[in-house]
Amino acid sequence: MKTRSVFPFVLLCLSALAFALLDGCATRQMGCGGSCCTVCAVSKAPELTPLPPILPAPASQDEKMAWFREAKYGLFIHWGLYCQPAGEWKGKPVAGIGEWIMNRAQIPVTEYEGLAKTFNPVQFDAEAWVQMAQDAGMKYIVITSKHHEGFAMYHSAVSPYNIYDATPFHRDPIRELAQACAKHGIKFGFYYSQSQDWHEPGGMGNTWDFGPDDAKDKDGAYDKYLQEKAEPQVAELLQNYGPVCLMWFDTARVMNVNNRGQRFVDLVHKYQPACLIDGRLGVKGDYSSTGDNVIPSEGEQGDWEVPATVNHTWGFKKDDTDWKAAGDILFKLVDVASKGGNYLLNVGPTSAGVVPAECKSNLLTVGRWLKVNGEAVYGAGRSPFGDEFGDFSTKLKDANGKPVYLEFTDWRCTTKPGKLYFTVFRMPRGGFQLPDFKNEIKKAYVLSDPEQADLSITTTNDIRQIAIPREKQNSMANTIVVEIAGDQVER
Ligand code: H79
Repeated sequence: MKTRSVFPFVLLCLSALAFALLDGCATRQMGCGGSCCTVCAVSKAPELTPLPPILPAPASQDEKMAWFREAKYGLFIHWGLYCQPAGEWKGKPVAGIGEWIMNRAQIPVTEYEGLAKTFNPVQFDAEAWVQMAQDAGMKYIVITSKHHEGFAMYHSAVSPYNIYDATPFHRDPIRELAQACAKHGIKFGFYYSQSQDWHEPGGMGNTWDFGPDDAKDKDGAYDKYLQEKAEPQVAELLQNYGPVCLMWFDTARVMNVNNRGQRFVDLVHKYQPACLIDGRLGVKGDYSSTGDNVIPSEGEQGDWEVPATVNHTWGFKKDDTDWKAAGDILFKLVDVASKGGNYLLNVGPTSAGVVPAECKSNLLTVGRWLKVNGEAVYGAGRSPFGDEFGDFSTKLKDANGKPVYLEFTDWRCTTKPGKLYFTVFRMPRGGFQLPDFKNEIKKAYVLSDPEQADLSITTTNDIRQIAIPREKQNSMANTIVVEIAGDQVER
């Protein structure tokens, strides 16, 4: 009895061992796609193939912005050494955003550097990340090439404090992601913390090891850091990873002195004239960035983008599982698009190299909606209305005695020439009441209806109302396409 029950197990072990040895690994894990082994910590990089050529200089600013205006939705990835402590230092939780742990816990450089020695994200799979972004309906990816902690997440020749040289992982994930993005037709860009660098004596922000920032600015240390680390690293990123769609700078500190900001602009223009610059370099970029997680209450002119989190941190924190629900993400995306902006939504992968499952699942739910209804988002223009965004309270006052702005979340409108897309998040039982406009309506249908069957419109006291049959309604949101006479709404 005993031998009979043990025998299959022994056989399984022996065959697994033989299989694993052939693969150069003693305990190959199932389900890792052959690129990793979580037990013996051996990882295999995909074969590297040449990257596409860098894009030519656009003929105009409109041409330069075209992909960004079409894309609307991007994936931000915050990945660095901070995902290892994941919000906890020496057994104690550290409050605040996870990638700020070095600063919040005032960890000395010499101690923090130790994290590199154990950083080995063996489950990292560039293909899986890019596939996730694509399935989520995102059109571009921006990853932290170096955050304020100062650690380069790519193979840098400028500083050995990088993932290839300083960790047992000994791979360049950015190079692998560049390849996967090219394969999937996803645009690829870099976050680079140009001012803050807590690893360098001349970088801004590390006052616990290197003293006050003012002194670094005045005694030349800041310029030395900018010229000897930040600028050469940005040049590396622009030269070694194929077409870069966007350089995402952040937390500018005194960038208007000594041409500091302009030198970054010059580098981008020199190496990649088609590459956009975000709104946080400290000198003018190609579009404006709102505050972190700040969605304007009304439509804004020009090109702009909202960087946002899916929970309450950018870098992975093990105790933050308060994920935005799929419906909330979808509302925010359509809200931002209807106001004329882009939504850059962040994930913080773990130190094993994986995106937390629940967060991924929520993104994919939104992706399934976009697969059917994406026409209302990608390349769509602003709402011609505005009353749907919200209203000032007649009762509630803020600390300054001003009326509080209350957001409405019932519906949003996006546009294309001759078409209005009403995405309705809360469908009134009697049907959706169209806002007032003069144009003749040629046709109205549900975007997800393959037959585009005509919806009936009833008019009572000059108010037009559209009812969607219940069987055609989706639980998250329904988009009604209204085709109008003329390109633009007349009110
Ligand atoms: O990369 C993400 C953030 O790390 C970065 N921008 C996004 C895209 C960012 N850098 N600085 N800030 C955001 C503002 C930071 C504010 C705070 Fe704090 C950090 C609040 C709590 C921790 C600094 C330290 C201010 C208070 C304590």
